[in-house]
Amino acid sequence: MSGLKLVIGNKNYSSWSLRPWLALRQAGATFAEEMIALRQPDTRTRILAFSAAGRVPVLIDGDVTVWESLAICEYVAELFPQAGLWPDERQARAICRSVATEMHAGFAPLRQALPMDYRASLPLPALDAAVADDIARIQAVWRMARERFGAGGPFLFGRFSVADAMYAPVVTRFNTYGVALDEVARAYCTAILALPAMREWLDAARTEPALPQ
Ligand SMILES: N[C@@H](CCC(=O)N[C@@H](CS)C(=O)NCC(=O)O)C(=O)O
Repeated sequence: MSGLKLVIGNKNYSSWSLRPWLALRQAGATFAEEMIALRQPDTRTRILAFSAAGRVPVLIDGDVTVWESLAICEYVAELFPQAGLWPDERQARAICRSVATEMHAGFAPLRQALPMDYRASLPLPALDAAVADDIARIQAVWRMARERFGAGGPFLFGRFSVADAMYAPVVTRFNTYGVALDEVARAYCTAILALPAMREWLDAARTEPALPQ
């Protein structure tokens, strides 16, 4: 498939950009990238040239523009059905979609308290109850998926799925801030961080200039 372009933010900071980028890489897609530096005077204007929603990521496929990370992952799953980015079995697929959507729609306290800074190792700030609840809920979701559907591989639903793409930046946050995790979560994080695509993203993140907070 040629002609795909993914517009993303800085690899060190843009957690939403990582999700569809990883889905594309895991699907074996060939695609161009355009990086728009966040928190710059021209950031908004540059993003608006691609999407009136004013947010990255944005996927351009000819005359089709897809925005919102989860919608892009859905589109990638349809473009590359052989990649199996959703589980084959209907019940597993429904739960995988619930898990992916819960991430897309939720966990704002966690995202706010522990912003993505992939290349850094940072002290864990004092966490309020809402953040602690998010961390507990994420681990419960991961345990449920691994126990019920994870037999075929190291990912939430066995083989790599959109759910893994959606949680990959959570894995990097837990890693950056040294969040204490249960055994299942630790093993899952190890599997995600070992993906060649995750290492590729991290290597690129390491070369980017730091952004002002
Ligand atoms: N719900 C959106 C969230 C996208 C989002 O918030 N992206 C941030 C970067 S990670 C952004 O574009 N910010 C615009 C700006 O900083 O001007 C999605 O899932 O794609």
